[in-house]
Amino acid sequence: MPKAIHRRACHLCEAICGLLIETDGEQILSIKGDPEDPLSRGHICPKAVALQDIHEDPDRLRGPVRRIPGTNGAADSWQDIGWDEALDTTARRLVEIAQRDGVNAIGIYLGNPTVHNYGMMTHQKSLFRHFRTVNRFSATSVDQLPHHLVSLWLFGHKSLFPIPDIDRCDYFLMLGANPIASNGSIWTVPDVRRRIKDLKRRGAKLVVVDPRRTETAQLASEHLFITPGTDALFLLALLQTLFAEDLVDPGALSGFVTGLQDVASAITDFTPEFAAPHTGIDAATTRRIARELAAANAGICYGRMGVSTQVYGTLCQWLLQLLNIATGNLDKPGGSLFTLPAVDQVSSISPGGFGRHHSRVRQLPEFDRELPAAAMAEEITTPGEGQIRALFVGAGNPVLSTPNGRQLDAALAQLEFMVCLDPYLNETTRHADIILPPTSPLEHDHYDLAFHINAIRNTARHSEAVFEPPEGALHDWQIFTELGNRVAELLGQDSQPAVPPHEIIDMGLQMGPYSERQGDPRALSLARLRQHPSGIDLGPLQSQLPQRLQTADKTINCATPQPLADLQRLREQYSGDGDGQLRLIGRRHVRSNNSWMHNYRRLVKGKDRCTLLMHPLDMRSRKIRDGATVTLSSRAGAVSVTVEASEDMMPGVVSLPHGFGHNRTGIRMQTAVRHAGVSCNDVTDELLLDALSGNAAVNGVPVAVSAAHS
Ligand SMILES: Nc1nc2c(c(=O)[nH]1)N[C@H]1C(S)=C(S)[C@@H](COP(=O)(O)OP(=O)(O)OC[C@H]3O[C@@H](n4cnc5c(=O)[nH]c(N)nc54)[C@H](O)[C@@H]3O)O[C@H]1N2
Ligand SMILES: Nc1nc2c(c(=O)[nH]1)N[C@H]1C(S)=C(S)[C@@H](COP(=O)(O)OP(=O)(O)OC[C@H]3O[C@@H](n4cnc5c(=O)[nH]c(N)nc54)[C@H](O)[C@@H]3O)O[C@H]1N2
Ligand code: SF4
Ligand SMILES: [Mo]
Repeated sequence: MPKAIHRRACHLCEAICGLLIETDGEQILSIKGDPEDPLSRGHICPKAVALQDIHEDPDRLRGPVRRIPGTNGAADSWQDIGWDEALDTTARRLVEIAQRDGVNAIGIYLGNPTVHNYGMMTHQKSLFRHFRTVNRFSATSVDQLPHHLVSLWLFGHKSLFPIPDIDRCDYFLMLGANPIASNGSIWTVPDVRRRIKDLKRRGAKLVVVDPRRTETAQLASEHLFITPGTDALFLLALLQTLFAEDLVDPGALSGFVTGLQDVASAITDFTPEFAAPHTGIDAATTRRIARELAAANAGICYGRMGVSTQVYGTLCQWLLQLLNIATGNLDKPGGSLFTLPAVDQVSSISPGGFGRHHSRVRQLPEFDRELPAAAMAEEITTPGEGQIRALFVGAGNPVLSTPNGRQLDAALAQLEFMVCLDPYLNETTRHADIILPPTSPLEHDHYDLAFHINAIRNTARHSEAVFEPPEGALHDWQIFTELGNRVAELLGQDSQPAVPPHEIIDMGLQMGPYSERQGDPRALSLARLRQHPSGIDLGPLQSQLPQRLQTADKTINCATPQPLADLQRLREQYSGDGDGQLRLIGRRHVRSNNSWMHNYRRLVKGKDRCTLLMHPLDMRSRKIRDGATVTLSSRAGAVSVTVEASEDMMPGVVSLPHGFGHNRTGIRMQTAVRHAGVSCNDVTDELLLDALSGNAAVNGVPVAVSAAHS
């Protein structure tokens, strides 16, 4: 086979960089950035080469396997089985259990790569339409659930996210995000380092608020430490200052924004002086930031994981958007704007809903027909009607990614049947009865259904598969389709025709905002995208309000009852002094990605990254030496980990990355096991939630650290 260069979007993180993949037959020769991609402009990060490593990884499962339980204490073993047997058994077991115990006995958990793999998004309903269980979970509730809720309440749709227009702003206030490591989240912003440098070069200001002086904070114009979990107090103080100093000016939004005055009256007591002793940010600084934000021509307030996965996650996200609205920076070039993607999910998928049912054991609210992942273990282990007896996990590793993962680890062993759609035998899938591995990413085509919605520029791109799949291999969407058809047959229903995902995208493009049907000269269709494999530029973000709002009356009502009521929880928590306990936060590294990219030698080499960062002052008071092994413990659990002294930590705060903890029996990921680390989520607490949304608070966990005695 001749040499070829394939143009392809990287699906590994939200930045969706364009790649040039050079191949010689079945061999990958190089992976480079595609300078012609209108969004990423040639940028890539070190993870791009992992596409080759994933493809070639001998540990990646190439066909279905079945677990043979070990007898007399012996370890479980795995047997290769054919696709027919694997799919038939899975369908039969799911149907049997649903018919015997009711459909709620089936649990479903979908992990993060689901939204990076469009076939999983378009085809999951082929199977799940047969199992309309209340026990659905996903990584959303250990991540961005508060963003969805706030978008639903303020803008009328869970996927209408205001996107920071970094290239045109002159002021940027960023809380709890580290895009230099993460490459951006709910903010598709490839090449963010250059964009931050450009921002500073043109005289704009970036202020980062984070309990750690992160890689992003080090690049910023100003960095403020904040006590984990207290951001809502800081944001309220900013908003209160804007009201008190008559700096509120929604500008072009005025005609369709209501309720700001009600918010003003509700927050008068949340002054900068009230916040300061808790946040660690003095009142004068808070007032200055509020004035700077108000004075900016175009300013941005943005917050991510650190202000989402904490006990006031929803309040924080609501306040961030109220700040954007009160300063007139929503929907303004250089502020935060809504995108208009070529396949527009806002017009085609449900806006979402909240609290229409609750979890059985702890009465936690659903969002978008999903329950909080923190409730999964108890829904498996608590007997009674509606107890989960069978679990489907797709592209997820909840044992490492959800709070109190050890508890879930134990709970999974009690299931009657578990099936995983996953290419690896890992901490979660080791409990499965059957693992169904899909084709490698380079063996299927790609269109980014999820992340164009969050991108700083409207672009569209479709990538063809780089390699033909091996004989008999199935894509994720085909596995869903096959399972769905088998279940239909067992239920005596008709099967559904298998429309491949690219045809669904073609329809979406041809109905979308840049289609011929809409009279757009770009006349987008799949055929059109195929002529432009580096992508098509659809231009910078533009003002679209109020038309783009999905609220019934096309207004934004700022006086949202739920977060307003939640203010009382904040008042009560901060009426006295703090508990003096250390707080645990997370950490991301550019060479890692959640739990599943530690099996690639090129990405894990170098010094151990699974260390506990701690300020020297906190170490001294506990008589802990740099490099010592310490015990990190919480209500939920404890781990032994190496401590690393760091002046970049706020005193009183320690940081441990998540996604490690590979040293468990039965895992088939050789390299990851050699870089095992410990799981941060063995310490996070399934009871520590954003009470409003049910989102997990994996940041700001109260912990103790002590020298481990041998
Ligand atoms: N303490 C703490 N916990 C956290 C976080 C944190 O910051 N701190 N972050 C949270 C966040 S933001 C997230 S998104 C979650 C992630 O939580 P999860 O989604 O549960 O976990 P991942 O580590 O992303 O695991 C992905 C799984 O999908 C498989 N996979 C990869 N690609 C594919 C594919 O194309 N098809 C299929 N079928 N499988 C695939 C991998 O082998 C792996 O098993 O973790 C959360 N947990
Ligand atoms: N390299 C790499 N890239 C990734 C991922 C990865 O694992 N590795 N994961 C991807 C996923 S799934 C996601 S969701 C995104 C996440 O993208 P980001 O949110 O940008 O990434 P994080 O590193 O989690 O940043 C959270 C920041 O919040 C800070 N923080 C913790 N607690 C608090 C608090 O109480 N208040 C404030 N103000 N800050 C706090 C932390 O110190 C950290 O710097 O990254 C994506 N990209
Ligand atoms: S930044 Fe994200 S999308 Fe870009 S190359 Fe790295 S992993 Fe891929
Ligand atoms: Mo995430």
